[in-house]
Amino acid sequence: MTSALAIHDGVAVIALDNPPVNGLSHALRCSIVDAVAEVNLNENIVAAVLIGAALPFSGGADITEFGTPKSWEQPDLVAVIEAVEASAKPVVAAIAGVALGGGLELALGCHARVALRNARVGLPEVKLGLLPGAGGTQRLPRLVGVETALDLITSGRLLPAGAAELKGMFAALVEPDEDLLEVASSIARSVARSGELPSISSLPPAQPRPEIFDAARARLSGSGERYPALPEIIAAVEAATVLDFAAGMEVEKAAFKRLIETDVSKALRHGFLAERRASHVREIGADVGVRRLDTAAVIGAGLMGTGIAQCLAAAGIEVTLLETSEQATVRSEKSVDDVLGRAVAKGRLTAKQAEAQKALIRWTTDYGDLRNVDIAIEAVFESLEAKRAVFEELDRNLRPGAILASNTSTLDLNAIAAFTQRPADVVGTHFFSPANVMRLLEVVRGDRTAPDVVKTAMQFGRRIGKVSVLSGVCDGFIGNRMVEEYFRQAMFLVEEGALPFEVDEALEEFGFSMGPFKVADLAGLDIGWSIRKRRAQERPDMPYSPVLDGLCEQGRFGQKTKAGVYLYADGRTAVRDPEVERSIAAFSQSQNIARREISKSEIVDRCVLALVNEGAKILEEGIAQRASDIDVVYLAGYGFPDFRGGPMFHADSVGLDKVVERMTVFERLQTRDPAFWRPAPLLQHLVSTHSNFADWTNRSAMENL
Ligand code: 3H9
Repeated sequence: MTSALAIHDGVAVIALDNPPVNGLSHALRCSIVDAVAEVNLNENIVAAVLIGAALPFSGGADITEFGTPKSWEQPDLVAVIEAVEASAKPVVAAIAGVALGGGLELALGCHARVALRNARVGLPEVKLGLLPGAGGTQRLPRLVGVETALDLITSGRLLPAGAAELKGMFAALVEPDEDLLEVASSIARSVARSGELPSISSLPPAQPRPEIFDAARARLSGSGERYPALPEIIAAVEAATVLDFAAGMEVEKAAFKRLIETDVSKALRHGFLAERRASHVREIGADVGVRRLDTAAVIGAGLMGTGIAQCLAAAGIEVTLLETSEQATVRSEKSVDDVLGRAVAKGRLTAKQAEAQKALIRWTTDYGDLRNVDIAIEAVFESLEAKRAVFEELDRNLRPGAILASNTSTLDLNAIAAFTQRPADVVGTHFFSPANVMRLLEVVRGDRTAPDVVKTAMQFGRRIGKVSVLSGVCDGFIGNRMVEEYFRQAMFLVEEGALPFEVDEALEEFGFSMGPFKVADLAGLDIGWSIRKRRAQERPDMPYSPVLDGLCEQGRFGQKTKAGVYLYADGRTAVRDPEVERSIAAFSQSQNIARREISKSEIVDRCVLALVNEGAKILEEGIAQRASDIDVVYLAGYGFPDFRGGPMFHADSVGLDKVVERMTVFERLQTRDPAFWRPAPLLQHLVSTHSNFADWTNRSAMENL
C-alpha cells in the first residue's frame, strides 16, 4: 500500500507501491515523507531514487480521495514535494509507465529525473476540471518554457519522455532494454558527488510571453464558463512568469481549492471513475477466464460492418468481412480505402500504417472461410429473419468455443441466440455509427450468455479502444431505449409551441453539441419515421407526435436530401425554413393544440428528465448494472455534456425531489402521453428514502419497493 525502502551501494531505493497506478493517497504520501526523513538520517545513504515498485511511476493524486478529508490531510502533496526538494541528499525520480498529474509534479520536485524513453508524462488535471495543484503550473513553465507548459496543461495531453518539447526535463533517457534503476542510481550518485542540489523552484520566473496568454484567452471564447479550469490555468501559468515561486504557488493553491469544489470538476471526476467502474461486471470475478480473441469475422460489409472491421484492424486484429455478393465486397473495400486515404491526408496515419491496417482486412463471400475465427460479429440489417440466416450459418461453420456476436440495436438477443445450438456463446456487441469513430460499445448479455463470453466481450471492447458498458436485453438496450423518450419529448414540445430551432438552441446551450432536430436531420428523418410506424403497430401505448411526418411524406429526409427540419443549401449548414415552421403551426391547430410559449428551461428539463425517468426504469429492471453505467453510455455515445457528468449524475446534482416535482408539473402540462411523467418507482423510492442514484447500486434495495 505504501513505499518500501532498500539501500544499494549508498543509494536508497524508495519503491512506490500503491496499485493499480500509485495514486498518491494519504498513506503513500506519509510513507514518502518518512522515507525521505530516513534517507537524511541514515549516514550510509548518499542519495535516493524514487521509483514505482511495478509500473507505473504514478498516475497522480488519488482521485478516489478527492472530496474526502483524506485528500487534505497533511502531509498534502505540496508538503511531500517540499520535503523531497528540501532533502539534503539528492532524490532522483526514475519514471517508467506514466508520470501524470501529481506524479509528474512529484518528479519535478526531485533533483533530477530519468525516464524510460517510452514512458509518458503529462498534467491531465484539466480533464478532471482541475489545474495541477502541487506546483505543476509553477515548475513546468520554468523548466520547458511558457508555450509548451501552457499547451500541455490546457490540453492535458501526454507526451513520450523522449519528445522534443520536454528537452531539459530528464537527465537521461533509458532504452527499454536498459536497467532504469541502475541508470537512475548512477545519476543519483553523481549528483551527490557534485555537491549541488538543483531545484526547479529556485529557477527565476519563466520568460513572460504576453502574446501567448492573450492568444490562449482569445481561444477560450465562452468555453471558460463551461470549463472554469481553463482561465484558471492561464492565470496560474502567467503568474509563473511574473511572481516569485512562493507567490505563484499561492495563486495555484487558491485556484485548485476553488476548482475542486465546482460542479464541473465533480462531474468530470465522476465521468472518469464511472468509465473505469463500467468495465467491472458484477458477479463475474477474477476466477472467470477469458477466451482467445486474435482473429475476427464481420458479417455484412455495409457502412456499419465495414466500420467495425476497420476498428478491429486499427487494433491489430485480423478480420474477414463476409458479404453475399462480390459487388458488395468491392463497395466495402472502396470505403475502407476512402477512410484510410482521408486519415493519411489529415496526418492521422502514415501511409505505412494505413497499408498495414488494410492488410489485416480481407473480404469473402464464403462462410467456409470463417472456420478458424475467434469471434464473428453480425452486422446485417435489422430483421430477425436475416439474423436467423446468419446465425444458422455461423453455428454450422464456426469452431467450438468461438464467440457469436450480434450488432443488433433493437432485436431480442435471446431470440437470436435461440437460432443456434450454442446460446451460451452468443452475446450482443452494439457499436455506434460511425463505428470506427464512436467510443461506446454496449455489450449485451442474453439470458444464457456464458460469464466468460461476457468478460471476453467487455475486454475486447477495451482492446479495440471502446468504452464497454454492459446491458441486459430490452428493446433499444440502454442508450436507444432512453433516447427514444428524448426524441419523443422534443417532438411533443414542437407540437405544443416550441419551434425546432428553439429546442435545438436550448439543448445546445445546455451543452449537447447538436440539438435533437439537427441530429435527426443528420441521421436521416426516414429512420425515425420508420421507428414511429413500427411503434404504432407494436406499442400503441407509446404515442408519438406525427408533427414531422409530413416532411418525410414530402421526401425531406434531412441533410442527405438537402432538406429536412432545416434546409441545407450547401449540404451541411442548417438554415431555418419558414415553410416548415408554418406547417408546424398549422399542424398544432389541426390537432386543437393551443400553442404556448415554452421556456428554455422547460425544453431542457423535458428532454433531459425524460432520459432520467427512463434510465430509472432501466435500472430497476436490472438492464443496467449501475446508474453510473448509464452516464457512461450517454457521455461516450450520445454527446451528453461531459461537464454535467451524464443524465443520472445530473439528476442527483439537481436533487431527485426537485426532479420529481418537475415531472409532476410536466404531467399536467403535456398534451400527449402525460402518463409518461409518472415518476418511475425507483425514483419515488429514492426520494422517499432521501437517497440518490449514486447510492443505489444494489438491486436488492428494490425488494422493499
Ligand atoms: C492530480 O494529480 C492533482 C494534483 O495536481 C494536485 C493534488 C493536490 N487515482 O485507466 P485505467 C484507477 S489529479 C486513483 O483503467 P490504464 C482507475 O480508477 C490526477 N485511481 O488503467 C482504475 O481502477 P479500477 C491526475 C486511479 O492502464 C485503475 O486505476 N491524474 C487513478 O488504462 C486502472 O485505470 C490523472 O488524471 C488515480 N489518479 O491507464 C491520471 N488513475 O481498476 C488519470 C487511475 O478499480 N489516470 N486510477 O477500475 C489515467 O489517465 C489512467 O488511469 C492511467 C492508467 C494512464 C494512469
